Amino acid sequence: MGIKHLKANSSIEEILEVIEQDAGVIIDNLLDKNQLKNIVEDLKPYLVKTKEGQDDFTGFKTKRVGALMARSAECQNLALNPIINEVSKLFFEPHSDGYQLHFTSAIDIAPGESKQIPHRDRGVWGGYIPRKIETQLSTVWAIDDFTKENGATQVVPGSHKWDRDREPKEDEICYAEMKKGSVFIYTGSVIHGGGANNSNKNRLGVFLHYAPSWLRQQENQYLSCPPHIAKDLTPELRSLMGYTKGGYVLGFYSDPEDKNGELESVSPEKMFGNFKDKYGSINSADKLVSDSSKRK
Ligand SMILES: O=C(O)CCC(=O)C(=O)O
Ligand SMILES: [Fe+2]
Repeated sequence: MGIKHLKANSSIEEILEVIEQDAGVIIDNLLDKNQLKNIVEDLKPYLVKTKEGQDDFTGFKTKRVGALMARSAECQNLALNPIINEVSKLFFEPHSDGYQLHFTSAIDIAPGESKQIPHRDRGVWGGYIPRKIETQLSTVWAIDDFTKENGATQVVPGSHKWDRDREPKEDEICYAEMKKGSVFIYTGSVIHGGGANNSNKNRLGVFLHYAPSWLRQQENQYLSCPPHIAKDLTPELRSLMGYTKGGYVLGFYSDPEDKNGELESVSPEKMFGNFKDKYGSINSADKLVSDSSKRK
């Protein structure tokens, strides 16, 4: 047993097949050196300031940085990665008209950290297994090489189909070992957790999670990336974050100040207006990052 590795040019069907079977799959080498460098640079100022976790679950030697859509232009690109979005679309399609970004978190595990408590991420919504439908698809982008020694995510392939109370035996636990620039995809029902870091270097991963567009998101995107920042993002990314309707009448809003003088529900695009005209080029992600550093 182990976690299957697929190449970047694997078909979406093949990726989905492994996800259905094991609830976890690695796609090797999707990011280039430049992208990895950008992510490290984007995240560094936040990682330096962030405090370690404060309990067994979040880890006493592990740092977590959220709001990645507001903080990192390169993480925005990861969120919109075409392979991941094609997989997400088909993964959620049987149960939802659409999907959205559920939460974002850079997780940096320092040397000396112990194993995280194994868990199923879907626990965040309460309720539980047996799964009727999968409500989460997650990606872990390896920014450092992930090894068993430095805290590669522990995973129990196939545990998304287990009875609720079955506990994994030691030999059923695998590790999402992968080269930096690779991505590990897993679902909300699979047992997993951060690994112990017994090396002398940190292990950094960017976690981007997706969920059906009708579910409450774990990370409140409208507060983590409020309209004054979101206005500079692409419509595609804003839509992924939930600045859009999730169905015909799902997630509509009314402008409380009636700025358009219409006293009716308006679409987010109407609220933001033609942002290209207002805010210049689409490529305003760099501006976003520099603006957000100015705010500090
Ligand atoms: O850091 C990891 O590898 C896993 C973290 C995780 O599963 C979590 O915090 O929910
Ligand atoms: Fe988790």
